[in-house]
Amino acid sequence: MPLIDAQPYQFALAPSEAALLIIDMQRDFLEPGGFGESLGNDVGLLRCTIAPTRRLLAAARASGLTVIHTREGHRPDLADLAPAKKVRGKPSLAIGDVGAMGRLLVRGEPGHDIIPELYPAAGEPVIDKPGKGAFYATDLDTILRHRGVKQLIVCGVTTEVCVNTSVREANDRGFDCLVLEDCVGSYFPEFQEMGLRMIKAQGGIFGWVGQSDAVIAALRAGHAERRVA
Ligand code: C5J
Repeated sequence: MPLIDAQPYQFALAPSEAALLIIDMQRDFLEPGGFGESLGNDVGLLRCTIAPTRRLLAAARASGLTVIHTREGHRPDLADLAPAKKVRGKPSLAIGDVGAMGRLLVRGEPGHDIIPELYPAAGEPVIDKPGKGAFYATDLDTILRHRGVKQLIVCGVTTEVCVNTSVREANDRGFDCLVLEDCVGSYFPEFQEMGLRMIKAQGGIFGWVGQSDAVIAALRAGHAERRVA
């Protein structure tokens, strides 16, 4: 079992029981004119996560790892949008309003989709979630259990919101989570740091924090071994 350098201690990766979970790498959060920008954020701050996540995604696909994507968003009729969520943050445009990439955070709109650089391949489950957590009101838990997944390698945005919420939910459900520092991003540098520290503090109270290169190397080594065998 490859040991991945991580904090607070090494993560024993079991590729046959692991999945790559890529959270909300949507145009609405990463591109100008979307929901993230409507809240006053500089969406350029998230883009450093794309290149390492893309390399990891390629390695995961090549090694046969389960890959799952999530998207935050709502039904076109907004029936699943809590009134409190709609007004929260006093955005210049609210969820459901028309922006430069269609209606903000609404399923089926261009802005709701995943960025082209990380677009899901055929057969990779895409979880549409109305909340910040990837397990709330979704079938993610069912899909993971049907595939025998026990470990999650976590990427995505934003570190302190949907990544943190999803990792906490996963941890409570018994999944071991390795969050990759270079593959998660925040609009706020201080929240990036604290969001990761919260996960790995107290002996890894919610999980582990590592880097994508270590996981890529382990996946490539396992793949090469299988090809030789
Ligand atoms: C936010 C997310 N920040 N995906 N969503 O509203 O983190």
